[in-house]
Amino acid sequence: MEQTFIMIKPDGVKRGLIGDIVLRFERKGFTLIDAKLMLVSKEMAEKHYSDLKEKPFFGELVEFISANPVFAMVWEGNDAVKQSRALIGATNPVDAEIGSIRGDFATDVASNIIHGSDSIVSADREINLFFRRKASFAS
Ligand code: IDP
Ligand code: MG
Repeated sequence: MEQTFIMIKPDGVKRGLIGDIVLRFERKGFTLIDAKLMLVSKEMAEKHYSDLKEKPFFGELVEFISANPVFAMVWEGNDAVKQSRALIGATNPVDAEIGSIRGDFATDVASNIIHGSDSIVSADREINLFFRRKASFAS
């Protein structure tokens, strides 16, 4: 079993997509471990996206994530990190397959609805940042 950090971004929350997205993760067979609707501070958004701080869109991304509530979640399942990324789809919705979350609900990379950890190391770091505890992984 593996845990991953999934966050419905402010655009997804505003559009009323929490229920649909939770349903997709449940149908896939993952287990919801923790969840909360929350405001992300600028400092927290900067930490969360620290690997992107050299990108030209970093400031805009941090502003966007911290402007309105997000829905933060921890999901558990087999290969949860990799399989969640498949449910979510490619970063740019133009490249995301229809049937994936970004493929079905988004058209623009700057408002692509949802975040999912990209590795076990990121998942652990992000779960700790948002829920103040370590992820649990099979040894
Ligand atoms: P990911 O969310 O699929 O892991 P990352 O490369 O980690 O993609 O980028 C984080 C977030 O930054 C993306 O989900 C997207 O919201 C935003 N982003 C990525 N590339 C661009 C861009 O070229 N313009 C604006 N925003 C971007
Ligand atoms: Mg990423």
